Amino acid sequence: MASKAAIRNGATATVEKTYEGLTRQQLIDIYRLMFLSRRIDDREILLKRQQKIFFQISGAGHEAMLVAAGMQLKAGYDWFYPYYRDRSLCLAVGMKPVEMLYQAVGAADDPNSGGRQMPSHWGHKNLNIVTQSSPTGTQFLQAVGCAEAGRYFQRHPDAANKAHGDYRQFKEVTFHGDEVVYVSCGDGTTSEGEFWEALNTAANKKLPLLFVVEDNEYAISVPVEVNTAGGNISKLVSSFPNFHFEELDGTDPLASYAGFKRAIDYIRAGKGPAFVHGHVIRPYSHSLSDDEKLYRPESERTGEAQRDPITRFRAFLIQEGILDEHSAEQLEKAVETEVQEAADHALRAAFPALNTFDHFVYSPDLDPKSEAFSTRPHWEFENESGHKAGAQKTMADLINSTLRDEMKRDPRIVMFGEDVADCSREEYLSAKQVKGKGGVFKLTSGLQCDFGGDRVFNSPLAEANIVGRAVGMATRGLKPVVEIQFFDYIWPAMHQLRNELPLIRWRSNGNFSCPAVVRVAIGGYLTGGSIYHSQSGESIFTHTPGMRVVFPSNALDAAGLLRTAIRCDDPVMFLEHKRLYRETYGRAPYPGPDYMVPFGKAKIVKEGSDLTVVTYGATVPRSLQAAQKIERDHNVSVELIDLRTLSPYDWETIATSVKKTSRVLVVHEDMLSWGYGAEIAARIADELFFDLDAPVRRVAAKDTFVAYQPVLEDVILPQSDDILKAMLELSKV
Ligand SMILES: Cc1ncc(C[n+]2csc(CCOP(=O)(O)OP(=O)(O)O)c2C)c(N)n1
Ligand SMILES: [Mg+2]
Repeated sequence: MASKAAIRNGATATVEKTYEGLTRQQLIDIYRLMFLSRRIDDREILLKRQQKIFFQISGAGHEAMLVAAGMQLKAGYDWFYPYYRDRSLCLAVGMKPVEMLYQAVGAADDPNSGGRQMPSHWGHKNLNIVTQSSPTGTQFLQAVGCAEAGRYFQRHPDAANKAHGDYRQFKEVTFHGDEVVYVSCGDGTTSEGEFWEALNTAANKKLPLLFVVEDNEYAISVPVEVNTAGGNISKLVSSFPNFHFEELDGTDPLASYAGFKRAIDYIRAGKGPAFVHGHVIRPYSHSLSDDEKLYRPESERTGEAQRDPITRFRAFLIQEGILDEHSAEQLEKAVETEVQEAADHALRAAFPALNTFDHFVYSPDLDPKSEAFSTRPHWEFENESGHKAGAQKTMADLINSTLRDEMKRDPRIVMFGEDVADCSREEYLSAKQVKGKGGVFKLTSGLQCDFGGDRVFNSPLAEANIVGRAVGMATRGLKPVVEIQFFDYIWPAMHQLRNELPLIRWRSNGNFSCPAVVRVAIGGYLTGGSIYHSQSGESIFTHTPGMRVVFPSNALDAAGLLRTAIRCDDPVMFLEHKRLYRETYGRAPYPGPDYMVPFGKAKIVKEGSDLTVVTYGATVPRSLQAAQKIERDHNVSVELIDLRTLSPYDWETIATSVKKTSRVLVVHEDMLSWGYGAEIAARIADELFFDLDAPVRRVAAKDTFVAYQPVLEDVILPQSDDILKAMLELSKV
């Protein structure tokens, strides 16, 4: 163990060991926490063997560096994005052993997740330990967003104020100005792309982030040299600017303490992020489901055992006269008793009530389906307020105006994405050398000019970066309204969109939430859009609980639904059809700064009595055209329903209409098989079978991608004629 000699009082020097500035009592406390952590792991292993818990993954071998980190960070002040090996860190910042064991047994009182997540998936509201998931590496970009939010509130303190009438009523914001955001992972996880994206942004923005890599040289069975070119992550990251770097023996609490102190001092001073790479061991295999003897020879395992931080630090304390054998044993006995009592307590704890399974899928505080989100356009108040309906505007115009008015109203809104800013090199704007871009479709045009580069800015060309940071910001209380340039390129963000954004509230049992808005330009009918600028795929996201999915077909709905999306307390995917952005169909005057349309309320575009068409997005105008034609030429009366929001969707309106017409056609632009219409058709067949006079029909794209050549594009995507043909067939059954 390292210990530092310090010489006091000049010439007649007495040599006193200062142990990196730690008192003897602090050294004993460090040992106690390390030992406690190991004993909780041991107890969980026993409980797993007794089948009283269902999974175990240990922090064994990582204790020293994590206690050293945890004791220098501030609970409920700094923010934490730890991973499953970080038991000692959590203990050091104040999580109680019984709270850990509650999660292991899946107790209702588990503060991490209320029995929803596996053990060692840390989360604790009061301690600012943000709910963690199982995917390796998704925590990094969220930590970046969390750090950015702290910075933002420091610069815009008024934005932290409570406000009523939207999500802010339920989102407490705290910030201090010098808080650190801790984020950690293992050596293997450094291979994930999001790790690198996070380093990139943290360096670029000099964010107050503490990156920690716990290098036990294995990712399950894969050794570090396979994951990391050259075998040493410190070497690879060393050229990121603005960072402070530490590479240390993570089994040595004193060396770790000193390294973390330098790193944390650097961050708190506002100089930028720090990177601490600790070399540790993994004595208990990857998890209880893994047997490392299958891939590590005895010689390697014994060598590692000799580096065990617990036995070595114990020996060190005895050697230094800080503990003797007897006091060490007493301390250990007290820890054993504490763990025993915590386990007994956890084993008696109540399980979650069965009817709570769906609690916190969505916000329990603010329901975007409610009347509170139903307001009239301001031209309806014409007589009272003198407002006049203005000129007819496109969907693109109204989205832009809505974003602008919401930004005026809510200082917590930030916008970013690829090309979203007017101009990143702001001097060009201020010198009036350029006009600015504001999005490839110009939807955010002028917003940076109006609200500044702090609130509207470009992201790197990395979709996970956009959504991951938004998750972290929203968790901390900001309202990110981010843009994915083309739906076709949403996939790099899939982890964040499927495993993080919509899950944070549910998996933390309501302790955390991230009501961000992700605007996505979607869809085809572009004449030449081809494979990679024409995709739909909304059903992939409606198949994800926790996510609200909105798909307007006209300018007025886009304005009203976007406002609801921004003000509500749930994550929203807001799908904007590129073909509809500037279409003549569905233009409207701007409905004013408070116009909202609630989610889950379809619009009956046209009433009818013979046949119901259920659709949304760009197939609304195409279906309307077909409906008008069949009525004119064949006297068939079609009721046309525009769903407007896909999750939630308005079953009541569908059912009422189908009961009236007894014939139904579901139309959508995305491919037929496994598409959104499959669910609607199945539910109609299931619940309304006896109301039907004909089978439920669907019209959708061919089961392929969209081709470039317009004649092929036409044949692949559903056209008005296809809809008309299906209507005719259905009306004759
Ligand atoms: C995205 C993702 N891929 C795979 C896994 C399965 N998995 C869980 S832990 C792990 C190894 C992680 O190794 P490392 O980052 O070195 O951390 P360690 O467990 O060694 O501390 C793998 C492959 C996962 N959880 N998430
Ligand atoms: Mg590892």
